Amino acid sequence: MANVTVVGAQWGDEGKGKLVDWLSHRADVVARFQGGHNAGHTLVVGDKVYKLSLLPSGVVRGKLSVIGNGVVVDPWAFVAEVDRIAEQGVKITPEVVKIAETAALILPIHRELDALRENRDDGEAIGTTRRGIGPAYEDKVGRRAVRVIDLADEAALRGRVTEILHHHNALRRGLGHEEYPAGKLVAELLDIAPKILPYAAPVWRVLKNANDTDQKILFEGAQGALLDVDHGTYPFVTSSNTVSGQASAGTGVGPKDVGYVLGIAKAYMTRVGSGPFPTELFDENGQRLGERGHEFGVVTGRKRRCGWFDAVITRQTLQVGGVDGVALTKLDVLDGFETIKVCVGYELDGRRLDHLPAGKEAQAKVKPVYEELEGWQGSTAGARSWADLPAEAVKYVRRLEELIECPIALVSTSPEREDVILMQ
Ligand code: 2SA
Ligand code: MG
Repeated sequence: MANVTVVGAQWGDEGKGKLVDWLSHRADVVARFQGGHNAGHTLVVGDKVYKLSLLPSGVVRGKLSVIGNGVVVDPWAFVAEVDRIAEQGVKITPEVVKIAETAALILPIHRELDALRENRDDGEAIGTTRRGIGPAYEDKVGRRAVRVIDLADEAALRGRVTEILHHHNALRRGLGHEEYPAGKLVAELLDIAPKILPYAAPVWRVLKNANDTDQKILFEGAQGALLDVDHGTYPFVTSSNTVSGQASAGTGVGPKDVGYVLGIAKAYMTRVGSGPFPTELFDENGQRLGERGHEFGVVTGRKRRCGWFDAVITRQTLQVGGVDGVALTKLDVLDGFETIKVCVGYELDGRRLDHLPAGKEAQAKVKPVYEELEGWQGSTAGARSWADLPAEAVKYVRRLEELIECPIALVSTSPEREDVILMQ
């Protein structure tokens, strides 16, 4: 196995955590390349359930775990997560976890600004995780971020803090919020610095070394392609690129090192937060998907919106993300439905579309065109071979494969790591 990059093909929560865990025992290094502690990855290992937000999923298996430069790091959230996972018996040391020196930090001002913006009630709130992700990326691109390496030099840190507060305090005044004192922020950062700096490393070099010594790297995406800041349902997106190409820029390896791209897609769709969702269900079918699929956010506990599989949008994200093969997850949630619908096209103002239009208004307006497939009554939960699946379930998977124009490499049939059907 060469390197593998795992990315979400929908709006996140496709079950990447399980697949990354499944692949991680064949990998030597697991690397995050975008997002921050807005991600929520659930790992079931034996009788233990781990909920990770910022740490790469490899940590629970003792793999070298890398937080790349493309990630925004909340140092306080990092320390809290390390402590929480340590309580579950996983030892986390600077030998096992590396944070890019060049990663931008999420600061208290970012969390506050995120919440301040989200507190509007005019229907335009994004429905963020309120972790400060967006504001932190804005400052990174605006060239005023405080980065991990700045924690190592007090004088440099003071300079960076002055710079970032110059911008933020003007913004805060405008929003009727009190200014954030520079002395306070510097003190807070100096206080947390000794807990972060031992993990700081030139991640590009760690990965170069891994590649040179034939170690296998698993790049772990967070969120999904429809939340990508360029390719997603803008502006209802996260503030990073979530597609596979970011694995390269977000860690400092070449584009060829991204390796095999595995796109994770759920057998139906979910979305948490606001924004268009053409196949969303507001009836008992949607309710049933949510209940059977335990569709609640890992980080925020928010109820996820549920709907039928959208082959149009999924085909598009697989193409944009250069996905080589798909892992289809949570097929068992569809057990027992009499019929199952799949979106095969859209209608917009009397026109038929085979892709998601780019505009926000058009995205909200498209009506799904459905194909109806027969459901199955038997159980697919825990199936580990094609022979264990009801015939209609096999048909469903094969039909999706045709519609998304990408091979389905495997099907996952429960949260358990070994409950996977490998396709030939
Ligand atoms: P943000 O906080 O700025 O990234 O939010 C912007 C949009 O991105 C969505 N988003 C997510 N969607 C699904 N899962 C995510 N992670 C957690 C999980 C979410 C949770 O795995 O369950 O616990 O609520 C995630 N992170 C960001 C978000 O809903 C906004 O639509
Ligand atoms: Mg998640």
